[in-house]
Amino acid sequence: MPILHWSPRSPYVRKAMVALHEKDLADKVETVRTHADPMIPHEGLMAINPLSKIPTLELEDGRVLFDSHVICEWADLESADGPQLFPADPAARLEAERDEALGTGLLDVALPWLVELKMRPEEQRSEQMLAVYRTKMNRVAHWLEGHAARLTERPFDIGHLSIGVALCYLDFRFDGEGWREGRPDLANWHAGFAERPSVQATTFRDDPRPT
Ligand SMILES: N[C@@H](CCC(=O)N[C@@H](CS)C(=O)NCC(=O)O)C(=O)O
Repeated sequence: MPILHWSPRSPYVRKAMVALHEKDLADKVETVRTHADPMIPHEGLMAINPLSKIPTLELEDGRVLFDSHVICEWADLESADGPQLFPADPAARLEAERDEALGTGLLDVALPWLVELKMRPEEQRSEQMLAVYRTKMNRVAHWLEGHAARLTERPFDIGHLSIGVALCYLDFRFDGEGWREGRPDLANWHAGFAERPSVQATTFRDDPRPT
């Protein structure tokens, strides 16, 4: 069975997990809890992924896949079940992958924001960077509100998946930031996303960290 290096705290892992559920592959992949600490590179993980990041997927034939984009693409190629996450039509695919990049880009803002807030000693915290992260989060949410109709009308793809998971992560870690305020169309679209069985099956959780 393929092995997925996994954590219930990681939004990039959740992106891969939602894809596995959507494609009916979740039972065909074993998850192994791996603690990828951005402050302490993980020797065991780096032996297979030099970036020391999760998700990392070890296939049975010895190939190792990362990052979340590649693992989602593998899931789409591996199984014809569920929605086609990467559309065949070139224009539709470009739009889907652009939106995927926006979702992971939002996570690329949220993760260092969290590190700055929770992991750096208070005296080393940069108020300037905190303001930059908040600005970008708000601009992404604003952009998404303007594109919510498009998200609602087109078939589910990797763009929906990535954006939906990123907004779930804001709920998990940045609840006080209120991304829904003044953005009814986006909030409405996301409420539908949150009802998908793949999303319900993969909720975030602060589990005890492995030693
Ligand atoms: N671009 C990667 C990002 C993965 C990533 O940053 N994962 C975090 C966990 S949420 C990680 O492993 N961090 C450890 C580190 O940065 O060293 C993806 O989409 O999979």
